[in-house]
Amino acid sequence: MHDPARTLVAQSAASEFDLLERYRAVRSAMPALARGLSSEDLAAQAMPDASPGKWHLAHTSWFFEAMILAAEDDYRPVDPRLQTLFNSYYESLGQRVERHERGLMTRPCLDEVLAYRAEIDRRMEARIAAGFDTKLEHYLFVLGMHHDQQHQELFLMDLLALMACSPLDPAAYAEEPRPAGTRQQERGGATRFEGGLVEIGHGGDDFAFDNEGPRHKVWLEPFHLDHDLVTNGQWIEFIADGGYRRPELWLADGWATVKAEGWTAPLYWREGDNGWTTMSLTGRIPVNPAAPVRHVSAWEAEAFAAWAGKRLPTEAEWESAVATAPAVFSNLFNEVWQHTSSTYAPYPGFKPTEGTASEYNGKFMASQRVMRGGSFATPSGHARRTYRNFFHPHQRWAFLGLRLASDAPVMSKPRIESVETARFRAELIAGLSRPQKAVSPKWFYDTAGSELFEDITRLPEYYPTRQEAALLRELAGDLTAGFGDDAVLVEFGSGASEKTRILLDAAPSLGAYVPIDISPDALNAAAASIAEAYPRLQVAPMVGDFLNLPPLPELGRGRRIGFFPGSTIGNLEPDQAAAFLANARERLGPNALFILGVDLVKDDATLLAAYDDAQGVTAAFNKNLLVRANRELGADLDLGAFAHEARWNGEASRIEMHLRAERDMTVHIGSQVFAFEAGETIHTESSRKFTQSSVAAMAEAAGWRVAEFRAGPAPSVALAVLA
Ligand code: SAH
Ligand code: AVI
Repeated sequence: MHDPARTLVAQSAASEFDLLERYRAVRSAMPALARGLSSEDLAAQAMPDASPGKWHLAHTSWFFEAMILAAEDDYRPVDPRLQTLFNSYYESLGQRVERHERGLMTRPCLDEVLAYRAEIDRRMEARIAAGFDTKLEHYLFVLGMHHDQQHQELFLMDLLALMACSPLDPAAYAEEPRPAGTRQQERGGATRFEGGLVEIGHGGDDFAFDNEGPRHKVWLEPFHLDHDLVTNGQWIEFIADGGYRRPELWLADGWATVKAEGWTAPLYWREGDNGWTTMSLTGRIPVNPAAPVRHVSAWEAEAFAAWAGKRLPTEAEWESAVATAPAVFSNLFNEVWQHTSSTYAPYPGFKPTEGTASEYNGKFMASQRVMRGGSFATPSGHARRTYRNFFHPHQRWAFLGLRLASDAPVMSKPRIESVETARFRAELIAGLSRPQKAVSPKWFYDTAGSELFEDITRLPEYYPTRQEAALLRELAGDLTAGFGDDAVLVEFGSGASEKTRILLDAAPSLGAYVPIDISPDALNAAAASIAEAYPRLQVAPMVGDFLNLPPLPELGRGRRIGFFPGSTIGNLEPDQAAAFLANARERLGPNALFILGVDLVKDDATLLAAYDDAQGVTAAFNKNLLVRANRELGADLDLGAFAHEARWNGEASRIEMHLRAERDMTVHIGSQVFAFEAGETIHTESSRKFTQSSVAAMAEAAGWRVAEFRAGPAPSVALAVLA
């Protein structure tokens, strides 16, 4: 039954196939389908939606006459009466016989219709020989052939509906009119598509119906589309599970239709002693569980999808998936048209074909559903990826089936994690795993933490910055006297580099400044502002942990001077401080100097006030550690459940900052869980307070000699020059 010549129309390049050959191939297909059928078979109409075969034979000829031949000047119709009889739905072409009455046209009889068809073909062949002058004429000609092919499928749908009306279950044909063995093996599974902004619709010069364009952009969320069509076997399970009796599976209009029509199975299905049978073009046959289900409406497809825990794809999902990975799917175009959840509507910018053919598609763009793909009855090469078939959601006499889709979970985008964040996570997890939970204070200093520290330096209670700056101003001349020419100032934990200016102002012959800090934003801003204020100075900032110093840049010819103000050395554990000083001595090289700022031991009250200010800035600085862990590590630390605490630890001669849990709780960092009891603390910082002798001991253990030690007025801080 299948005529390989039916593929010819797919080739739209006129140069490849003679237009005449293409026309003849297309036009021979429907008479071939009619051959062997009786004139009664071809005259009867199964239902209002269907048409008699004779009508299809005539209407497809009428289309060429009305759209192409009639445009000629002085055209004389083959028979003016036929124009009304075989007009389908074109209002602009005058009166017509209503569709539901097409089966009443016993005249003209079949022979006359075939004679009409032959005359149209004769005239069309002459018309083809004369050539088509305009693009529109050529388009309408090709449209006529595609229209004929559409009716070839309708012919079979309508014939099957007619055969199914008979209690005799007659076979229209001895063999199903489809290419043998074209059903593809099931693949199983589904493919995930990322969606996003995709393009769908027809673009380009090859033939498409007007409803397929324009090509346009559509946003799709990630989705899965099944590789295979839903099978009869699956449908039988749906029926057995009460699919047609459970309103919760159905859309309201669908359920109303189930009740009104008494649906219990797909169209044509019948349950007998030997199981389900269905009607086919070869008569009544057993339902093959492995074959794709046919003759289900959009309402049924929706209910099945709900039952399966999935959904129908949108037409954009279907098209985009098929454009992206056609090879993963079975039976896209050769079994059944596939329901989509899309209602049939114009694409953005849709323009109907000019003239009479404007009624072809556009006026049906309401209340219908879109189906994609193609069926076994679709002439091969007729359908394409952008093709939009459409039916009302209750209709099921077409060769309709389904392929399911589902939402795909949005996968979290890969996030770049800096080495620094990974270290923070590892250290925090290790620190929270200790009996006394603790974490290094260096993790305070993200952008916000560095800013909070600057706020601290302006607090009335926080004396160290003011006192040290005053001492530096007083000693600047002495301190810089020995720098010599082209010296390099290397500052550790430089922060805002504010105090540095005091030294820079006193040492105009300084060659370079190397600020080192763990806080990139603070460092960047400080380095830029120093470079602007001291244009003759080479500024070479280094971001990183000063406990892990790399070799310093080769700058300046003079000596290197280390600068470590602010008593930041007090934030290091004693062994860390010793290791740092030793390492710095090595990095700075021979003949180096080291200016070290330290806070001195004093009364508890002054110390405690400096670390627990009335405005709560220090508390915010301390809690910033939690804020940072939540933001950078996705931890779930409850800021309200922790309190800031400052303690004086006389034995270790240090102020300690803690974050105290106010209640029992568990917190998570990724997959790690940490339990807190009420009152338990995280030790977040130690700020060691020194004496002249403790500074000397620390420096000497690291191979330095204290060349100078100058303490300022109370509340006292001191500057030591190490050599
Ligand atoms: N020197 C400035 C800032 C002191 S605040 C002053 O005296 O006012 C401490 C500074 O040291 C912050 O800028 C912080 O980011 C930095 N810091 C703390 N631990 C660090 C480490 N291990 N490596 C590098 N920088 C560190
Ligand atoms: C940077 N460092 C010396 C400060 C200190 O005093 O220990 C940090 C600080 N912590 C609370 N207030 C200020």
